[in-house]
Amino acid sequence: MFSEIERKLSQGQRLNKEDALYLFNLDDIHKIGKLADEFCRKINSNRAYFIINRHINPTNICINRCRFCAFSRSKGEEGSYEMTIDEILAGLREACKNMGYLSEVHIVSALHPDWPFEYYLEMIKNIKSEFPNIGIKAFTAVEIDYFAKKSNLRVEDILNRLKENGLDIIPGGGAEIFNSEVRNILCPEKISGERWLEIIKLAHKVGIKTNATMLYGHIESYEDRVDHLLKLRDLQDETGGFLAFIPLSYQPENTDIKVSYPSGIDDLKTIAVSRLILDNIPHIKAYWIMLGEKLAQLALLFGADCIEGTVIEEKIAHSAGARSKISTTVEELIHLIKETDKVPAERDSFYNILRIY
Ligand code: V47
Repeated sequence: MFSEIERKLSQGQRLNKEDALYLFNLDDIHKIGKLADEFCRKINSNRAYFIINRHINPTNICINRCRFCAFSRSKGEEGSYEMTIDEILAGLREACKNMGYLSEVHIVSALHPDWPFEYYLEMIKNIKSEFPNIGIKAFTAVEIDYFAKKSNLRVEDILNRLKENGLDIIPGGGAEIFNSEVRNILCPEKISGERWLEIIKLAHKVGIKTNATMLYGHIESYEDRVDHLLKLRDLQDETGGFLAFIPLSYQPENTDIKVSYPSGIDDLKTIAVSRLILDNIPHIKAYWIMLGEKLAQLALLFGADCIEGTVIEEKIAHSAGARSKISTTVEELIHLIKETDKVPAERDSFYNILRIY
């Protein structure tokens, strides 16, 4: 079976569901990693990307209670917070001062019961007007769906208005795992996997590129992971709108789904199989916040070509026990990448190369 997979890849043929399941069940991580690394180099040569960015989570007040989430709070609950637009702008000013400049702001928050859609528009409008050179990657498909419901507008109209006001890219969050049985246990109040895919398809249709994620290492099976990857691959065949795929390694602390952290082997295998199955998504991101810096570095030799960025402030994974730092420096990212013998490529939101180190 392995030689058949090698043959398919060398002849440019697609792997199928059985191939993906076989790879997930294979114990020889070196063999899988080598295949994924070779495949990755065909797409991205020997480059490994990073970006000078800042994450901002404007509020943790959420109407949903996803069982894997340790970040969300109810209104008035201890630990709940709301950021004003001035506070968000001040955070960006501070980051620009400390780093020299920022290429991207990543904004993901919660389904706030009271904030109107106009607040989010004002947020990105103000960011774009003060920082025209910062790419805005903001609001997951789950948030977009919520804006549409709250404001009684069509999803297409929401997307177009966000775009007109400065939105560049949509992050990949909210995909979790598409299998409805697992999803109903993890996050019964959240939109379905089908709806997530529908909203992302609309975003691609109106010309907004997006990322995609998969939350793994909780109660899902390998079949569920493969089903998730194949659904993303099918949509990418149709639209071509995905820029990057980010497997999110489950962080279990302070959550309602109490399992162990995924192992390092599982993390590397998931990166590698994702690279091999998602042959039409250009970038696979090793999110160092959830993998830890050291494993994210190794993931660059197991099929990943991007290590995210400086981040500066992170709350979602760290509420759930992420063991990484919350911020890193350009020097550290370059050092991690260079040690893999890959070439550090600083990028913008769209993966245009800004500088090679
Ligand atoms: O959708 C929540 C995940 C996501 C936990 O597009 C958890 O570049 C692990 O969207 N353990 C939001 N994960 C984060 C997100 C993201 C992150 C990095 C890069 C990009 C990108 C997007 O965080 C949620 C959910 O799947 N999450 N709780 C947890 N306990």
